[in-house]
Amino acid sequence: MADTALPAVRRERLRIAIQKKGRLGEPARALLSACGLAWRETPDRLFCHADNAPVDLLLVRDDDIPRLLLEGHCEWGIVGRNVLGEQLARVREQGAEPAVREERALGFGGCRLSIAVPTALPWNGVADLAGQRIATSHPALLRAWLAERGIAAGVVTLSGSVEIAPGLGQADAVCDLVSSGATLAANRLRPVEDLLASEAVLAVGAAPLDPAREATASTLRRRIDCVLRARDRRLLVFRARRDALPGLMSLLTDVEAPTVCPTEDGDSVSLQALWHGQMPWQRLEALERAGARGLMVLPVERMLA
Ligand code: PRT
Ligand code: ZN
Repeated sequence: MADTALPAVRRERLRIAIQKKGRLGEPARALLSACGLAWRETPDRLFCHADNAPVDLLLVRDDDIPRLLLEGHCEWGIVGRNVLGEQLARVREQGAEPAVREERALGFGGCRLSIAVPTALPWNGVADLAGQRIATSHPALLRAWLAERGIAAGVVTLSGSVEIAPGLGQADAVCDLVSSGATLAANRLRPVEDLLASEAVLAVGAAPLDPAREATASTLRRRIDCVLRARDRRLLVFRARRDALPGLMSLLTDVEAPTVCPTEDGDSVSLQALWHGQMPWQRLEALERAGARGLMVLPVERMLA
């Protein structure tokens, strides 16, 4: 995308590139919206302004995000670690040190970049890759990984449908993204080595921001942390008679921040605690048997430190 394709922007607005469509587009929008940003999108526009903050969104293909950051067209990007890592590895191959870095992992879009070989063939270790042709859409990451291990293998760069390359005789193995493993299995391949554990990350340019944009960035950074901290947490709330408290507390040794508050009648207490992950039914039933009443498990939306 040429410089001129981007509309003129007021420099003090923080520009964040996200994937327009695809796997990371919706979760990235959900994260920014949970951080309080509101904006309207029109299908044909790559650029939109937040209505309630000095932030502009660039809606682009994920592969464009690292370059937009490197060229200074935006200050933040939400992109897979694999895509960022690949583009940064390409810059390093040119002998330069990229001025972009991963600032935070964002907890969605998880997958692995793995080497996979035909299921029918034996696998004795990475030395088996010597002299083989490996198809991938992450050639720079693969070349760096092979070089670190001193393995001379051919790298066949493909832009998509990597998993069918061995079946077509284009390659002997693949280096591709895997999440459930179903695609590899359907193509009679099995993962044997992981190059990278990937997820969506917040990527940022290395250049310091001007004070106005730094203020926006630091507010958003803090809000992202509050949203991520709350993610997957549940608030457990119930009341109980005071004499049931020791038994109940013995069932709550692994919860976060249990708090006991007296109620007005003096005989009862109300309790609340944080739980990480799904609350097992067995635990709720055990609490109920031990005297917990009015048990509620509530989602947590935001957690300030
Ligand atoms: O149009 P645009 O260029 O923006 O999007 P895209 O088509 O290049 O990317 P997209 O939307 O498919 O993926 C965006 C990002 O999601 C990737 O860069 C990864 O960071 C992340 N992600 C998470 C995945 C997967 N999981 C994933 N499973 N990206 C791709 N896959 C593919 C994989 O390539 C393989 O074909 O899904 C297949 C494997 O899935 P399983 O479940 O069968 O193992
Ligand atoms: Zn892409």
